[in-house]
Amino acid sequence: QNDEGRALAQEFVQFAIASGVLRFGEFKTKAGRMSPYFFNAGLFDDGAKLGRLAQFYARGLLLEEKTSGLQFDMIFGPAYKGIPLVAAVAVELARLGRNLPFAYNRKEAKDHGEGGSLVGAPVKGRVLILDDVISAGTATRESIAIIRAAGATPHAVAIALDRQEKAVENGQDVAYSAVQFVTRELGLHVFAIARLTDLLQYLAEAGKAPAVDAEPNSGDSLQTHY
Ligand code: OMP
Repeated sequence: QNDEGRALAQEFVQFAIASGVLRFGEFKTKAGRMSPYFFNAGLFDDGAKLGRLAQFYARGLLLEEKTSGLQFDMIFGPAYKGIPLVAAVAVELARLGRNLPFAYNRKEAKDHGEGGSLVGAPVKGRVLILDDVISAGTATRESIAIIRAAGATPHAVAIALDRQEKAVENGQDVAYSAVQFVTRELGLHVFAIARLTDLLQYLAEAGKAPAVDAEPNSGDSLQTHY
């Protein structure tokens, strides 16, 4: 993350808090962990918020392409939350001069009409998975499996928030983070608009008591960047 990326992350955290998408309290994550905060991307629920969210993804992706060697030929949004997301980001990328094909999946198999579980452009080339959050990495692995089953190669993942938590394998917490697993073991490039470290920095600079303790679920040192 360079200065521009860090500034984008700070702006994004501020936007997510102001939109009520990032909340503080007591939450249970999908992996069954207790968390003092939760990011609910479903609450980017009007045209202006979705448009602004798409701008963060698109700006971040183009920056990552320029500075970190991210490569992608198309974008894929996993059902359900990834569907409006991938459409909005495709529109914004095109507006910024990068018109790319996009696709998404349906969760229910269809036995008539267009058939298959994928909708949109043919899934091929360097596919970028566009999702909301990585916690333990389960959702990302499901998306990777969907793309592989379609005969394509998942190449990268873009998310709004990397919670920097430990990966879960076969129901067990493991020593490395979910993002480490996706990058090192699966070989995908992961881009996050913001990470837990950015949220902590935002709270520290806003003079808020550190409401978030990164330690319990943290799979990587908070100084580690990917
Ligand atoms: P993993 O599959 O464990 O990586 O968790 C990612 C998913 O958890 C997201 O796609 C959401 O469904 C959900 N989630 C959030 O949306 N926001 C959070 O802050 C935390 C979670 C979560 O349950 O871990």
